[in-house]
Amino acid sequence: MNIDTLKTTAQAMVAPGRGILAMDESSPTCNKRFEGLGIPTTIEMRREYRTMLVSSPGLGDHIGGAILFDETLRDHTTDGRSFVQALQEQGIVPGIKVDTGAKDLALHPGEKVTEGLDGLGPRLAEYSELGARFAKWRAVYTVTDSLPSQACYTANAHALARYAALCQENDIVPIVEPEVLIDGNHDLGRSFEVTQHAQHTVFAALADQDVDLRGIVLKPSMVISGAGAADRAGIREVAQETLRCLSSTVPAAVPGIAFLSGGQSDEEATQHLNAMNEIGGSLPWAVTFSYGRALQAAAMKRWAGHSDNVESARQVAFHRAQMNGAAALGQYSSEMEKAA
Ligand code: 5MM
Repeated sequence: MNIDTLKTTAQAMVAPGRGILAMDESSPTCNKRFEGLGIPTTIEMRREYRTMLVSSPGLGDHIGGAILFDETLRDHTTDGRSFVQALQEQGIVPGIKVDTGAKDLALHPGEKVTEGLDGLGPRLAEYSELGARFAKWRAVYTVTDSLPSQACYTANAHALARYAALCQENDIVPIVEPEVLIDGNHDLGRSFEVTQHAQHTVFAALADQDVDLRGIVLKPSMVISGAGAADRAGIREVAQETLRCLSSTVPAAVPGIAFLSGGQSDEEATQHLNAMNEIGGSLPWAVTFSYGRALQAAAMKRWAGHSDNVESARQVAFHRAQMNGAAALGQYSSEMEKAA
């Protein structure tokens, strides 16, 4: 493990005013999004769509890293460059999703554990050869009055830590993603409790596996009311409680925290991030974004599978990246949306 390499990569991914573009939808998920917009679910259309995204002019000003799915890491853009090359030309670090999905957790109905550890070492070595400099593994936690179970916390933390150790052994920065799902009626306090315990368990497991925290990026969910909660907390409260939670769980050695959007609207995700950076003061870590839907949804809708729309879709993708880049500096305002 070369810690200097890991630190350099992690710092590039979360450099000031930059975040991460999560474009690592597996083919079934990407197809589901396409179906919703009447776009044919073929590999050619996925290639066209992803070419549109990575070729958005100026994207690298606000995006430090892009997470790809296996299909894309091995693929070429419609103009014949490898996706890795296209990202590098924008100054964006290429990364790869390496988990094989969240599967039912034995003896625990309604809960999931993320799989993909078998053969991961050799897969990471190959991904490194192909140009990936960081990886991603997502664990999911369902919230009810009685869930998550301790079994869910422990199993997912152990898998995340084993994955992170394997990444670092291959000089690949692990993005460690414990996602507390927004689905449900839980209030902000319950979200805090579950998120804090998930993060505590994950950092304990990372320590057990001797993962060097200077060479990881944490990708958490925000402390936020459940999507179906009666009285959902406002922007400021979400930002304050999220920072309070992270300050109690995340060691200062971690270079960056890059949030997932988790079903928030585009602007809500941007506002929450901005509020955190506004009120954060001198935080020990970079606080930025690693959004999937909140960066892509509007651009995908604008593109809608028509080549005539590529240029305007690129502008839409750039705009969302620019807004979130500003939020990562605490310099975003809703007037910027209107002005654009
Ligand atoms: C881009 O979506 C990723 C999941 O894809 P699969 O479910 O097909 O594996 C997902 O892990 C994503 O990277 C994160 O959840 C962040 O995305 P959001 O949309 O929550 O910001």
